[in-house]
Amino acid sequence: MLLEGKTVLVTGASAGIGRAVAIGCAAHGANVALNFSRDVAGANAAVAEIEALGRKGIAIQGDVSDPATATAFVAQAVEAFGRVDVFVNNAGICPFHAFLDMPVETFERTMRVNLHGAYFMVQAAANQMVKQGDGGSIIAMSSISALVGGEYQTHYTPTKAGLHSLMQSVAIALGKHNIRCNSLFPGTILTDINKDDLADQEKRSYMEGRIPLGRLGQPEDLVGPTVFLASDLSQYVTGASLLVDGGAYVNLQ
Ligand code: NAD
Ligand code: RM4
Repeated sequence: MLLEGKTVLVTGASAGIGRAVAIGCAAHGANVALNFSRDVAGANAAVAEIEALGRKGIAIQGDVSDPATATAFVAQAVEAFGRVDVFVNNAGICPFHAFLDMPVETFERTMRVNLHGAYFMVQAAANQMVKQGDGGSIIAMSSISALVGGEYQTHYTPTKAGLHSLMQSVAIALGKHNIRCNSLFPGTILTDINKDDLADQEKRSYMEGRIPLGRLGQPEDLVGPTVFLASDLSQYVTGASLLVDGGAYVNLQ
């Protein structure tokens, strides 16, 4: 029960890593507010799982690419649970596409969801934490892609590097308020975001072969690292990043 009595907000939490992390935080004692974009059934199912754990959950709809979603999400979460202790910026997209003919709309949408959305969400959560006056923890679901490139991810990897850079800068801006800001760097985790990409058996086998721990990740693999950064166990950790990739990044030769 590392998060007993805490309120956790998670964006993009109707599926995948966000959903696993939301439920995982509830299993550690938190009440959880979920942002989701379209999947009402998925969001309601996640809330039901949170409630089955004896915690409170609320699902709040909104597209994170619109800055107004950020203030509305935080305001509605505070209305429901009274405060924000932990904010997990998780929502993201990766529409795999070649570089030379990248459609302008695909590039701009990826930037707006992954990076602009994160900026305004983190700002809204931080303002609430500053108002409360007793600190907090902000966690960005960045990626191994903050450190390495991807042929079909030229629009995506800069957003993940940018997200980590944002955590580094806000760690400085918010340190005086005891608000800690850190990034998680998942490797390849099996979710909807890469279902099509990994349907290519050759690519899937190549990715699996690069991982010293011998398997691709599951969304639940992000729960422990998130709970650690959310909890007081990491009270002196800020501006940091943690790879959660089964060792893929270091496996060059
Ligand atoms: P996913 O597609 O299952 O989840 C992404 C979530 O973001 C979905 O719930 C989706 O509805 C939501 N979302 C997308 N656009 C949104 C918008 N405009 N507003 C609100 N919500 C929106 O994929 P996932 O793998 O669980 O991805 C979660 C995060 O983890 C992403 O930021 C992704 O970049 C990051 N990540 C994933 C992997 C991986 O291998 N799966 C690796 C590194 C980082
Ligand atoms: C991650 C990483 C994974 C990919 C997802 C979409 O950052 O690159 O390998 O599957 O993004």
